[in-house]
Amino acid sequence: MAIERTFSMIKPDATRRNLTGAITKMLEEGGLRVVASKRVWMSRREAEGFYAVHKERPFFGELVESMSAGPTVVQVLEGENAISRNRELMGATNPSQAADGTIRKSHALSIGENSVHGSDAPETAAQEIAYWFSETEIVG
Ligand code: DAT
Ligand code: MG
Repeated sequence: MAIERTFSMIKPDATRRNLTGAITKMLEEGGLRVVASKRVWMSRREAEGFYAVHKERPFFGELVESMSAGPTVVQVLEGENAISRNRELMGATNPSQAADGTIRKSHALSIGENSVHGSDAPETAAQEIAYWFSETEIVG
């Protein structure tokens, strides 16, 4: 198995409910290591850029609104198969379909306010890490 890095965000619905530590603990106990982390309140423009792949989707306006509605914690996670491991720990996009024990099953409020983001492939992980972090901010 390969050691990988992935990009993760603890979304505003979760920071608002003081769940940064609880969610980070689930990631760490799931075998991932936080090698970069910072709290950011993203602008609408930053949210639009980050989620540009979804700009034609009907929920895009709502997504940009909710992501810029409060502070977010952006993180780089490292570990074996970190990209797929993080997706497993997160659970399905819609929390009503997420497996027991996943972050979204435990904490998400709805499909729109689903507490966490995680990259879905090596290419998006690299892009998303570079969108929020410089190399010197990542300390493995
Ligand atoms: P994921 O975050 O699991 O990778 P995605 O990439 O399909 O899911 O969508 C990105 C985010 O957009 C998702 O976390 C929440 C929001 N979203 C997706 N589908 C939605 C819907 N049907 N209604 C409202 N928000 C939605
Ligand atoms: Mg996605």
